[in-house]
Amino acid sequence: MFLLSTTLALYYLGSLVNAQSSNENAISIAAIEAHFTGAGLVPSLLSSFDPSALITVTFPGVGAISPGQSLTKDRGTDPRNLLVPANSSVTLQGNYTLVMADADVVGADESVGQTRHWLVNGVTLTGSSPLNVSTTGGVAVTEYAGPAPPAGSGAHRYVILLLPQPSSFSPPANLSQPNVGVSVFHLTDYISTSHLGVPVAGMYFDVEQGTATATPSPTSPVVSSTLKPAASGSSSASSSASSSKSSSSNAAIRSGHSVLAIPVAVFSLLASYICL
Ligand SMILES: *[C@@H]1O[C@H](CO)[C@@H](O)[C@H](O)[C@H]1NC(C)=O
Ligand SMILES: *[C@@H]1O[C@H](CO)[C@@H](O)[C@H](O)[C@H]1NC(C)=O
Ligand SMILES: *[C@@H]1O[C@H](CO)[C@@H](O)[C@H](O)[C@H]1NC(C)=O
Ligand SMILES: CC(=O)N[C@H]1CO[C@H](CO)[C@@H](O)[C@@H]1O
Repeated sequence: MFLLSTTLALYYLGSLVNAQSSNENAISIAAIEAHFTGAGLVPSLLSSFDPSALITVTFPGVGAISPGQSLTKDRGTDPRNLLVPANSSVTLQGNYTLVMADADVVGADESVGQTRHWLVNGVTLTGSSPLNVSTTGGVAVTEYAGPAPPAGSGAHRYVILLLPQPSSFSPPANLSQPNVGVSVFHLTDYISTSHLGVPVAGMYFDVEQGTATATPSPTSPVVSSTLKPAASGSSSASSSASSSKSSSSNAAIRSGHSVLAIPVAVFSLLASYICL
């Protein structure tokens, strides 16, 4: 029943009216994009990841996790108060699907599928600034199941995504009813065949048990290649109503981004190696 109290919070890219907040969120958006790429989730799991919001995932006894944070297996249970707020510059209405999948270790062959640890359709956003993403009233196809990677298999990446669920949503028959147990599915096939939208927000964390016996795959040289597309993505998400404001804001986003996102991405890479 804890799932009923599970909530999600998203921080949305602010409008240019609130330039400071907007820049901070734009930098954070760019940072999470850099993390997804630095951890190899893009492009091996998702061909691209261009979120419009931030999601905070909170575990009891841990607090709100940072992207790629290493958790022990016992800490990866009962996520709640996954946060949110929103800003009205991004429309947040209707139904969403919440999913958590085990993307395995860096370099894993994602074409074989991912273990599905959580899948709730009909998630709604309630309250305001922050918004709670509530699973109450949704269809818990797969109830949350904490991570349990095989001992010695390395640091598995558990990815949580929030995706818009349009009225044309049509899940496969065997993933449309509650109480489907944990099993392997193909995340991106599920997203496309169900007609879900692109993720509006995402987070991931690592769990490893025992000592890895395999040599980790190197992560790609993502740092420089990630920053420019992320910055332009951030600026395009901003209002184009004011070109002069937009220019100065974009400059601030770029400079702030290069200051923050590079160490963040480097840290992510180092963390990956340390964990593996
Ligand atoms: C959300 O899902 C509920 C229940 O399935 C449905 O009645 C409602 O029309 C959906 N809302 C939108 C905006 O699609
Ligand atoms: C979100 O949900 C949490 C826990 O259910 C609750 O404490 C909090 O007041 C809610 N916030 C909003 C803005 O509804
Ligand atoms: C659902 O059916 C597809 C084939 O249509 C199959 O590949 C998949 O394993 C099934 N998933 C579950 C959870 O039974
Ligand atoms: C829902 C919400 O918080 N909307 C805010 C988005 O940002 C603008 C500009 O700061 C505010 O005026 C809105 O209230």
